[in-house]
Amino acid sequence: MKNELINKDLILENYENAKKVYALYDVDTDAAIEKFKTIPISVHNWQGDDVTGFEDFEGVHSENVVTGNYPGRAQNGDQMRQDLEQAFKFSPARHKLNLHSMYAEPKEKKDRNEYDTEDYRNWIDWCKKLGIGMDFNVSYFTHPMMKDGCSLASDDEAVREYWIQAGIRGRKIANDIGEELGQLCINNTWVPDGTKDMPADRGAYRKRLMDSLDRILEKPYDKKNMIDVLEGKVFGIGTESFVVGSHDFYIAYAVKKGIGVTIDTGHYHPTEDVADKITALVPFVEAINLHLTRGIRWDSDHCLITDDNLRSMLQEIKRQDLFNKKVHLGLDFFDATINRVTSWIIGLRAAGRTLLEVLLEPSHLLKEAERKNDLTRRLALMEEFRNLPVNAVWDYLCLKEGKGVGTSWLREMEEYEKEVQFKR
Ligand code: RNT
Ligand code: ZN
Repeated sequence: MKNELINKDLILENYENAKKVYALYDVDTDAAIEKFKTIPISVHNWQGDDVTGFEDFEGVHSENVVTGNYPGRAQNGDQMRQDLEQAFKFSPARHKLNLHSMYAEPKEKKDRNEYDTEDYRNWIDWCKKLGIGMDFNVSYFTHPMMKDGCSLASDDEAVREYWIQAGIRGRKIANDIGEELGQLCINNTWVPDGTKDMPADRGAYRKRLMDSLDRILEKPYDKKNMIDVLEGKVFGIGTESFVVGSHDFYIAYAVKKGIGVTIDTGHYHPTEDVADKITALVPFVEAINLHLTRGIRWDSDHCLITDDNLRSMLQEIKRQDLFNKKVHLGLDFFDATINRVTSWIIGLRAAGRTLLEVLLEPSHLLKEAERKNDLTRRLALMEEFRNLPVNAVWDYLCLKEGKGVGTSWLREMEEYEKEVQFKR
């Protein structure tokens, strides 16, 4: 492929021209690039092994449906960290690690509800080495202590106690991580709890979940180190009729408790405008954590791409000036039919390129037209802004940061796949 040969002069020339085009709209491309570098994108480690975890349970049911069997998945922490580093090589964004508790590396075998901070020592030290922050999630799934698909809402007290302990410990771990890394650690809670068919007593399930969360959240921690967010969902496979942790439940609960929510873009009805939720929630919740994903017909967790859903979501955040404030960016997809590391790269580059695009958007001109009630102009500008030369700025950024321009990184990935992943 000819375009794998990077023409540096052309990229630099294109950038100089793009800079002039954006300047016509009062947008400073260098300032946008600087801002871009300050906004972390939290990368979901669980894409590296199809949400399997390092614990090794025979035949246990997984509540996260992953399809495909592409060879070479990471099977331990070292392999997964190597894969993540490989992915980071081709993303000019600022990164953060988003880790699930099932990826602990204890010195001796431990139960899920016994983990403590030192069991994540390798991950913490790795983040330190890379100079990145870390987010945390207790894995309330894929475990023998799940009962009838339930954890924190189970009617079995032993099951519920088990997961409450895991939740209490998870918050302490998140606090320690945030403190040690000197960057906020977001502690996300998603539970798959729900029922396939209509329950007779929805209230009983929700009361148990509420009670479990109350107990997990009892202890206050320094908000500089960690904050709590709850991730609702409309339905899942096996929970078609009823999900205990629905959006309504978590929004109401989060507001009452002064905590935050996670918006996973695959967790709504397919026709819902998820971007619209940002301004509806932001005045009332402590934080909004994003799980950017691409749901095809349902929460299918396809690899993120630069589509309109992603663009309008990031546009909303930019236009309200919420980056590095109340809204936190993260990814959540897993597709085992394509190379898992390449999938990270494609998703990260989609998120990064779109983030850059919205930072470069002359939003002030759209707002000005709206204030003047010039709706014709507003629409015309929105259309025209799609034509701005973001790709020239993106290529320049990738070139400058040495993060793979165009498709040049693909050849390196093919090499990595052959030499590293396929030899596992
Ligand atoms: C599941 C949620 C959740 C998971 C991870 C593994 O529907 O999206 O975020 O993907 O916790
Ligand atoms: Zn999610």
